[in-house]
Amino acid sequence: MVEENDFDVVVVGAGFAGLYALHKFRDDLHMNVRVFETGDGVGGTWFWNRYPGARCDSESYYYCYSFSPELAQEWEWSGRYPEQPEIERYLNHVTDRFDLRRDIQLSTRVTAATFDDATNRWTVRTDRGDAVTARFLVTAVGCLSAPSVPDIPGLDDFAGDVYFTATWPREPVDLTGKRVGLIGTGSSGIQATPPIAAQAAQLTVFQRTPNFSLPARHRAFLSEDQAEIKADYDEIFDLTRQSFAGFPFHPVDRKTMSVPEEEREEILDGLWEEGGFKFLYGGFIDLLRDAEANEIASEYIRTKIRETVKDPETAELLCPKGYPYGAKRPPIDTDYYETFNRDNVSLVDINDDPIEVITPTGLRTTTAEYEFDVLVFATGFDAMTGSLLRMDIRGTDGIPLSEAWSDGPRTYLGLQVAGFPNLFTITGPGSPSVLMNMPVAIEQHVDWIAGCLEYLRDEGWTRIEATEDAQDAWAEHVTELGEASLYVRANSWYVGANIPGKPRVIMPYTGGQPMYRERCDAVRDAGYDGFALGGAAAGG
Ligand code: NA7
Repeated sequence: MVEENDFDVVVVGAGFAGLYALHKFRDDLHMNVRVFETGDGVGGTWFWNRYPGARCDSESYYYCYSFSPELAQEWEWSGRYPEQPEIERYLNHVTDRFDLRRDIQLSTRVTAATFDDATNRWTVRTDRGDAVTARFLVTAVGCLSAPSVPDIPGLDDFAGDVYFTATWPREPVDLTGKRVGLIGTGSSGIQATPPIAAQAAQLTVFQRTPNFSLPARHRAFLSEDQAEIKADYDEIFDLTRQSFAGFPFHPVDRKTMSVPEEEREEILDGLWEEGGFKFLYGGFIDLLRDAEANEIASEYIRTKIRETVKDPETAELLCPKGYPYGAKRPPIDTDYYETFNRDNVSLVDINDDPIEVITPTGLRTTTAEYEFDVLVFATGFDAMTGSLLRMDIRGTDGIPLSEAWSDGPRTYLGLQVAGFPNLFTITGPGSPSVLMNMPVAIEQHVDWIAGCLEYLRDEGWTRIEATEDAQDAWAEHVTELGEASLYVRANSWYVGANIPGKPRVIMPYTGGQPMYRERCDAVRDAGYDGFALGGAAAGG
């Protein structure tokens, strides 16, 4: 058998984005597609993040594909927020149902991709020695896939076990009777804290920045819940495609200050009791735009923290201050704050008293020494750009993407980069991506890219590239909107602040889905305005 080495499309990654891209390009466009995936299974984020308590913060029935009504009808979610194994099972089901596995090469990391100006094709290399060519290269690498390991001296000297939430082992980890140190209080650390505390002899949580976490209010679905969801699916999916952030919440245009204080409190109480992201997106329209409105929601959450955590000093340490609610990705939790009422759990503020060194028996901050059997790092990711830049992607004239983005990522619509023809970045920086319910953002991007590939084929073009002018204008627009929002007022991974030396740039598009979709559609309808089309097949 001759090994195939030339494709219409190479897709990098087999998570939510890569699986749908493969299905769309192969089964709808009848293209020859190869997917490369680092993991030895499909699932992307939901393959790697297996830490205790790993659960989706969006609700199961809309954190899923909408492209196949049959799939939506046949799959049964067990409850409101699925845990990692259930989403991994779902993505494996999708892989088999649409016969995707045969075009996915697992356990293979793409290491380099180079564009050839003469042939208008990409050459893609992997750590398994593959060197294949493809007309189009589509990255489906995820926005939170390059784990960030903090540069704390002494890590190699630690005699106990070290785990990272982002690469948690497949085999169960038994923490019974162990003294555990957990570093990081983002979504992962906040989800992992209660189950680790329930098992370990002692848990010490090291917190640099407190977070505004909201209760999930998880519950199992009853059969009538399933029936209701399935009956409403058309409307649910329509709403996800129309709403600001891809959630099926009916749009609100109510401003916080327009509502009398008592009524406001009642609305917030209702949202708090309901649980989940609706607190941010389903109550008031201005929480991420108006600092005064935001402070009302922020103080509401602080009050809840103070009511929940019995030790006033710990409660105060857990209360976020100095940045607006939502400007860092807000976690959704199950019993996070309650866990600090346990006798075996303590909180250490490392903002004022940073970790100086990991020792063979634990770690030392500026003022104290701690002993552990196990260290857990929940320290996040080199978000949005890390997973792209760790591949050596080179565009025209051999320019590396890392050079093109040395001052921060610049894209046209988050879909393409000037100087990198025939490269498409699913949920790339400059698109709403991480500020949306991801499967909705992914489907919109894959559908748009598929439409574009079909157009190029029909018109006989073999090359498409964002123009510098279109990219400059888009980058400026993204920055302007970002600067006018509250997102830039926190040191978050949205602005690259969690990685030392990373340029501080607002990476996601903050204008919301409706405006973004409208713009993408208008670009398409104008014959791919802002893109230069070319290639020998069209004689252009
Ligand atoms: P996050 O949200 O980036 O959280 C990482 C946490 O680790 C956060 O509390 C950081 O504090 C902390 N951190 C990072 N580096 C250090 C060092 N060097 N020392 C101490 N503490 C540190 O990542 P997650 O995995 O929790 O969540 C990622 C996304 O997954 C989440 O947003 C959802 O979209 C799902 P900081 O806040 O930077 O002060």
